[in-house]
Amino acid sequence: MKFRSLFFALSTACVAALLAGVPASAQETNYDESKVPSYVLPDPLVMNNGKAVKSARQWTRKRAPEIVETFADQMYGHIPARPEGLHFKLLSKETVYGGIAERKVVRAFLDKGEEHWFDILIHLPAGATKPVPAFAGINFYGNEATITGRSIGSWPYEYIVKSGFCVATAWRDEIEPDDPKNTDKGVRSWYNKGGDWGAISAWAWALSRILDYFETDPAVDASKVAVIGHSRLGKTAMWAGACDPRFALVVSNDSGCCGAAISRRAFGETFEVIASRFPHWFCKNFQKYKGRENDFPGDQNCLAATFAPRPFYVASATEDQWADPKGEWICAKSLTPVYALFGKKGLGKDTMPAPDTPDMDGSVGYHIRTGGHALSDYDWQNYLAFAKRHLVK
Ligand code: GTR
Repeated sequence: MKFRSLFFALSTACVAALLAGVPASAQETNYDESKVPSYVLPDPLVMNNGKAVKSARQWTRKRAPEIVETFADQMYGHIPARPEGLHFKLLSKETVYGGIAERKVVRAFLDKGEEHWFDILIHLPAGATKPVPAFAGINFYGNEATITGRSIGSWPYEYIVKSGFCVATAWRDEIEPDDPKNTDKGVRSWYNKGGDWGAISAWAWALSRILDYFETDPAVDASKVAVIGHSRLGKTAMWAGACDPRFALVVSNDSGCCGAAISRRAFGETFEVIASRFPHWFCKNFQKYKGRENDFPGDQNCLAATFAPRPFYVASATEDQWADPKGEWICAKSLTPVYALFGKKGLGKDTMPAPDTPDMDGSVGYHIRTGGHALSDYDWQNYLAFAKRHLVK
């Protein structure tokens, strides 16, 4: 945002980098499957009043909003509406990658007076004859870093555009700094001030603003926008997908605890750790669940279920045990009865696939990639194949 100095941007990046290296709290991290506590996976098809969901209509009208409300109250906070003064201006436009792509920078002004804004970096297939489907995601280190800096590997623009998709991104810290000590420097310091919304909600709110922009751009088919994110921004993509039904497809890349992983397994990162290290990501209520995963009203499978009938893809990585790959797969697998309400198949197979063998026959996709915590070309290959299947008819 305009009011943030370069110094602040740098200090935020340093604090975030330091935090990422802090060892897990006093609580011992469990990586042993035999030590996963016995738990009951909450059934998303049971409503708060104890009655069973019987129809797709009941799911969409009553139960899915009920689940979103619970997660807003107890985990991420409430996302405010689109700001009245929201408007967009094209800052630059150029042809790149040997003429196959158009690169645009669009400034999303969040108020009439143009005091607050963030920039959206967009890559589009050049010369498309009809509106194209798109991906939208927040990035960690700045828009420029996705073109020439440390995030190049996570944003293979040329490949995405060659596959016929548009891709848009905005910088996390330009929306809301990722720093527990600087919760008064981002969008939450002036918009919906006093509202109890965590940084994950602020980033998810910005994803919806990118979708607002797509609705104004005739080059993009705004009814075919996939929301994507890695790690904390994967949690963000899931929360955006739950809160904004306009997102046509949701992708969670290594999102882990409070993303796609089942919290009650307490495998890898736990509520105790995440709520202590990253209190600014969540609403205040979430603090009371430290060490009490079983008392949370639901689990991440309930949140993921709210995407149905929209397609959902979950990816894990073999060396990313902190994010609990098995818990992420269990979450994906558990969605089958919810998609069945819509006559759709959830995950294709009943067993967790071997590394690097994606399971994407149904409306829910999953793979576990060999390697570490990252958003890689391999991950994108599968997301694009899945998105083609579901968004390009
Ligand atoms: C870790 C955090 C995870 C995950 C990750 C990331 O430090 O414990 O929940 O979000 O950061 O965003 O890379």
